[in-house]
Amino acid sequence: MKLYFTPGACSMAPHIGLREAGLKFDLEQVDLGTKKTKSGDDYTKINPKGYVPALQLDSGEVLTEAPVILQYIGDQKPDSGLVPKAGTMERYRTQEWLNFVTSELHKGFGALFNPKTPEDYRPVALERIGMRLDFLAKQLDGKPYLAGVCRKIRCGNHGHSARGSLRNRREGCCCTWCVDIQDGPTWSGRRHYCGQAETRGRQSDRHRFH
Ligand SMILES: N[C@@H](CCC(=O)N[C@@H](CS)C(=O)NCC(=O)O)C(=O)O
Repeated sequence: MKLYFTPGACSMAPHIGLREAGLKFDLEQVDLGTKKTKSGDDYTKINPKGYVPALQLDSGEVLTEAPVILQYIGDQKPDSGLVPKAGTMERYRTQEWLNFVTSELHKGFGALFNPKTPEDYRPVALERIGMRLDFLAKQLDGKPYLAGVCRKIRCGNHGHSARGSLRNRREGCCCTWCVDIQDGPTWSGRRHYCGQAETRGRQSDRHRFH
């Protein structure tokens, strides 16, 4: 398998998933500006949508859309507990979260990164992201994960452990971006929560996640 990724982008989620699942894979960096891979290939020939992540399977088929790639990865190791079994209520709950993060959170950030976004739209986007993060924070209150059957993962070199699932890996990735908007209108209540997400990210540093 080969994961097409860009440093700092949402492709970090399947990257973490692949490592947690213990699957063998190669990495290929994509320049989203030129749409070229590091080895000089035209990325739009691999994923005509032009965005990361994309996962090329050993069969040559290419899977796109992070929530689908994450579930595919989990399904390759059904006993790992990374995603609940297909057809169960827990799996639908996981899909519910994946869809929430994709459509309500991840895409909410998009306008903030787009240089063409009018300045007066920024507060509108921030308010919406704030509402979504408040909801997420409430769901996470007192819980280290949102959904899914979780398993223990080792954290760095400190010998302690944390519970993790593919679901909160993706949420953690989006929330790393929160650092850039900490002057948002109602930020203070969420800082603690995002700090936790960041900490989870740092715990994975030993893999040099991108
Ligand atoms: N619907 C896609 C969206 C992926 C996406 O927005 N990727 C961003 C990076 S986080 C990207 O590659 N943007 C470049 C572009 O759209 O050209 C998914 O959930 O996988």
